Amino acid sequence: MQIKKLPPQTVVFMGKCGVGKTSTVNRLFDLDWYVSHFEAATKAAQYGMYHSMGYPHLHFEFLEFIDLMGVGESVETNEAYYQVYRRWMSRATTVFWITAADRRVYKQDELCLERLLDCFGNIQKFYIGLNKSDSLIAAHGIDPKEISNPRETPFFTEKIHEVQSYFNSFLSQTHIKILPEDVIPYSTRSGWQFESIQQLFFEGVSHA
Ligand SMILES: Nc1nc2c(ncn2[C@@H]2O[C@H](COP(=O)(O)OP(=O)(O)O)[C@@H](O)[C@H]2O)c(=O)[nH]1
Ligand SMILES: [Mg+2]
Repeated sequence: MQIKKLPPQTVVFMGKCGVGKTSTVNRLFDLDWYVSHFEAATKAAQYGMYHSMGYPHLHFEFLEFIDLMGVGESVETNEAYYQVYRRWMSRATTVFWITAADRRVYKQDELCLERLLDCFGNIQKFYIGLNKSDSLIAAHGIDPKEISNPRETPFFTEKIHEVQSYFNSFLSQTHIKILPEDVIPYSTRSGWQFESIQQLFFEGVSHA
């Protein structure tokens, strides 16, 4: 059976330093790009692509993805990084913005995005990944297996709402509006709810 594929997509993975952008990309696309615990490991944009001919489960005819350097690494690098962010953001059809679920401060995310708002022309979809949800769950002393649906778990509902309203407050200058389902809790490390990220790009992937 011939499955109708969606048009080509360019996805940028962005967010602050250390939130797990490279880890997410590695797990999602089965790569082994360098990740570090104590330094900014991604010093340049890392580019990958998939064609649906080789990947029958891909939703898209063609998918390119870019793992970008962390926002707010230092004042000096930040300025140089903006040139790179602007270039990729202008080309992107999808933004996958990552924050750490166990952190609450979004000022740097806001300052960065405010400088990129004029590059949003091609963007159709803006997701916010709440990575490191394992740490947030641990902080509540709960076994992650007890949470089958984070959207019915009060501290996740609250977190999703907090992130959604914060980002919408400055994205309101663009055509992008973040819905609650666009804010996705998961953990790259433990794999908890990771299938919700896979399902954005691949069909029929069941998480091992
Ligand atoms: N607890 C936890 N740590 C994670 C998770 N994902 C990534 N990390 C860790 O966060 C650190 C930074 O990851 P990295 O992918 O390099 O972040 P990047 O700077 O955003 O690309 C590494 O030590 C990862 O092992 C997660 O889901 N949970
Ligand atoms: Mg990285």
